[in-house]
Amino acid sequence: MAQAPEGVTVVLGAQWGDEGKGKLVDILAQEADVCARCAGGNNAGHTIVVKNAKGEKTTYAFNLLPSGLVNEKCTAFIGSGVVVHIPSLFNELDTLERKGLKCADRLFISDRAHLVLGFHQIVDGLKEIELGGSSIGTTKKGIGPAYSSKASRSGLRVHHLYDPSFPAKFRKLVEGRFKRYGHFEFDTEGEIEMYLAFADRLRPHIVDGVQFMHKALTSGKRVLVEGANALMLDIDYGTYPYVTSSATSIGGVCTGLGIPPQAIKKVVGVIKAYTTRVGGGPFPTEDLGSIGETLQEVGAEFGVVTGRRRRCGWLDLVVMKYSTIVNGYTSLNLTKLDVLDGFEQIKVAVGYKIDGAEIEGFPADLERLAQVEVVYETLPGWKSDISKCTTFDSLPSQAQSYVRFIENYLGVKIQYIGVGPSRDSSIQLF
Ligand code: 2SA
Ligand code: GDP
Ligand code: MG
Repeated sequence: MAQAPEGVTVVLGAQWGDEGKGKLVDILAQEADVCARCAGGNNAGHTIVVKNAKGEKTTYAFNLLPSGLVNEKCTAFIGSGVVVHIPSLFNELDTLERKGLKCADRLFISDRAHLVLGFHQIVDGLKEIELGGSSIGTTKKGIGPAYSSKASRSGLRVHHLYDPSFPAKFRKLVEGRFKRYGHFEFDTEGEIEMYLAFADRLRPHIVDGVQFMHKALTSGKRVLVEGANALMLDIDYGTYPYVTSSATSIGGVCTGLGIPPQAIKKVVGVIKAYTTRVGGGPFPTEDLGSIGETLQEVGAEFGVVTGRRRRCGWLDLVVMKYSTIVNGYTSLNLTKLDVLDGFEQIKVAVGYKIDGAEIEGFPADLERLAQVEVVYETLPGWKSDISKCTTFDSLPSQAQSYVRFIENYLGVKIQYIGVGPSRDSSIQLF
């Protein structure tokens, strides 16, 4: 395949999500022609803060649409690995347009993408109730049930909307859910009508996703891929079953966009300077005391989709090493370093022990994971405001050492450092 030298740059969440991928995507999209989503759905939440020349801030929250849309020259693409809830898609599009961002003629969706339907969202909630105390803590956006329909080969894809058998297939899916969960309130015929009404509005956005990406790559377009969620929420490599239902790792980029691996030139891992997780599941460095509370408050750690408080703790380099092995980051974006400004000392997890012996890798078995004793290294804090720093050299020496410590442990260079939420609060090292 004749390939553009620029190829594809991928931005992936390296921990449990909300590392600040949206902000980096917004920065990189200024140099991109196409910004693509390859996995997940409107469970993802990316906040972008843009300051204009007068210093006035505009905040955008993206869920299903690629964050690169903030760059008005960027075309957005939703690949076949994404699950699409059409009413939410148009709602998001309309909200962005009302904020003055013209998006409608720059948005393309793969005909192979699966649909999230209303009953998937209801079933998401019912499944969570069934799980009781061990519930996943999903966003209840129907993501798991939609991917279940896909994997069980009964899902409906974007192209099915134009198939005369759409209503019959839809009814059959609902019937199946009634058999499994008992009868729940759902206006099947009303929903079918709503989808058919959306079909006309959706039509100009639909493309053959494989051809779309192939043409983009062979015509020299600069493609930026926005990862959703993160490696530790990956269906295969995350803390299963406390994961989302998509391939959030580098593998999901090829399967979700229909592109070959050699098209990928850069993989930027986004790593928060501490760790957060929203929803249930193991979190070895979680701090349930004052440190976790401070990180939550200073970092304003609330879910973009659900408003839930995010659980917080120190940076876990065991997680990061595992994530680096799977995703092969070519560089890293360390975000929210400013949130650590007030700490006298900063702890970093550098190993896991079971029965006194250090283990290799990250355990697959959650019972084994629950037994780990986390080994920490303590580093000095810098106790000063770094939010105005614009170069690496202007950071306090302790902050510089923190950055170098992470790089040395992981063997990957940190290319960007976030010192505040807005686009200009970012230090580029190379
Ligand atoms: P789901 O809804 O089936 O994907 O949930 C399964 C698990 O995946 C987690 N998950 C997330 N974790 C971090 N951020 C996410 N997006 C929102 C945000 C979350 C929010 O940006 O803040 O608003 O709560 C996200 N989406 C899914 C989820 O918590 C489950 O643990
Ligand atoms: P994403 O899901 O990875 O895109 O991240 P979210 O948008 O869900 O959460 C990251 C939050 O941190 C957002 O509110 C961002 O505005 C904010 N943020 C991103 N980078 C930085 C940073 O370097 N410093 C601070 N203080 N906030 C940041
Ligand atoms: Mg998020």
